[in-house]
Amino acid sequence: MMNNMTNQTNTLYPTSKTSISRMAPMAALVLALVVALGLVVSNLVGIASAQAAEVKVGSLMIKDAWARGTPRSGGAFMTIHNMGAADELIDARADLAKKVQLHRTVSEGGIMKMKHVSGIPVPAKGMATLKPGSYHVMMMGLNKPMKPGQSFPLTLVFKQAGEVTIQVGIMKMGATGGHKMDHKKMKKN
Ligand SMILES: [Cu+2]
Repeated sequence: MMNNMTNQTNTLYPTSKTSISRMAPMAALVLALVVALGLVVSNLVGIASAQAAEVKVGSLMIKDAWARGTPRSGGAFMTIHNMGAADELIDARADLAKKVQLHRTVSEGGIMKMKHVSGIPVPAKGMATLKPGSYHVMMMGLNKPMKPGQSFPLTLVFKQAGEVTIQVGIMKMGATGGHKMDHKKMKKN
């Protein structure tokens, strides 16, 4: 039995054993230090940008929330990552708009139409992508225009995770994505 287990381990990890033994010990040490330092740095960066770019609630993490700068009505977009069980975005609120709805843009006979949906599914161990031409949060009847470079608070209501308020960065009218935006430069309304 013991022999069997040893054999199994050897057959499972033959390549990693070989590559480590071939590496000079000093090079291996340097590599380990570089990897460790990288982890520390990426953690620090993660904490620093968490307030602006990422918001966690329950097992969900909301990232890269952005909206198109527009004077009257506009969509808000983001990615919602789910580390846990299935959830659903069921409502949204923003002081910026008179009415906020969950929408989905669908193509019907070659014509793009926005439909009011009761919820946006966030699959278990998966993600929901709110983007132009797909699911989005629709702000209807703005109390003041969305100005590029600014941000506004948006409260999201999830069936399982509950409520969370995020900051949505406002992009230029023709923008197609929020990823290039420097979140640190955004002003709060
Ligand atoms: Cu819409």
